[in-house]
Amino acid sequence: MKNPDRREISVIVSCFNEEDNIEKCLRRIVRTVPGAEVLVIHGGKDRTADIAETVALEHPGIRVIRNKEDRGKGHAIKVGVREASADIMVQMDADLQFMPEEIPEVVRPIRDDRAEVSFGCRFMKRSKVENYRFDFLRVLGNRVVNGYVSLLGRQEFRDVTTGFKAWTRRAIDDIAFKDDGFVYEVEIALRASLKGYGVAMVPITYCNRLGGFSGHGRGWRESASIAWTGARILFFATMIRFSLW
Ligand SMILES: Nc1nc2c(ncn2[C@@H]2O[C@H](COP(=O)(O)OP(=O)(O)OP(=O)(O)O)[C@@H](O)[C@H]2O)c(=O)[nH]1
Ligand SMILES: [Mg+2]
Repeated sequence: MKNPDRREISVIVSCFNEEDNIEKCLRRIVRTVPGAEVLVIHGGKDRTADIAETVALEHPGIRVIRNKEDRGKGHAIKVGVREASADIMVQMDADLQFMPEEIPEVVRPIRDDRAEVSFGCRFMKRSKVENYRFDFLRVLGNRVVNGYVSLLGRQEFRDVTTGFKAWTRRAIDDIAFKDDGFVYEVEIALRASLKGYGVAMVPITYCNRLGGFSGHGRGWRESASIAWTGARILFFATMIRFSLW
């Protein structure tokens, strides 16, 4: 018999000091998918988890996990996948660069049985970009990474590093990504493709971070972290393609 408490979608929200954004983010998620389980995985030291717990008092579908041993975004998503109870999971950044209102669009290809992994893409013709702050390193990095992963995966990827994706329990358990940092995003794309899972690309709306600071750091640290992440992505993508990792 179907467990009556079982929720249809689990939304995993990884956070690193997002006290400026988390409440708005959670309220918008709950308004869009009221029946969802929402897992907040906080790895920082600010009031994000306290704020999320206050919102959870009103919405029992929200669960807050203080990720004490947090080792990066990939690690937080791993914890989310482990804890999620639904068969369909959505990964959504907490900083409101992506629109919680578009969760149904990103999940649709999975619901329609057209794919088991779905990417909300910023760089498609029908994607909408609002208030975009041009950042040479990120734009160049995304182009190189998308091109390279498409080549290795023999399928066109439009936005591998997007913070808005969905997948099925079956696919994510089989993909079993390893990286604890930002490389996990490329692992999902490439391993899904090499394992033959249907992958969907959905154009979405994207804007700048509304508050708080990048998990990549600030100033020169942000640029250095982005460059280092790009280099790691290219290295590990090659390793995955040749089954060396
Ligand atoms: N738990 C956890 N979450 C993280 C970590 N790093 C980033 N996040 C969260 O993952 C999401 C994406 O990280 P961002 O810092 O927004 O990365 P970004 O989008 O490339 O950078 P910006 O454009 O500056 O926002 C956000 O919700 C972050 O709070 C981390 O080390 N641990
Ligand atoms: Mg962000």
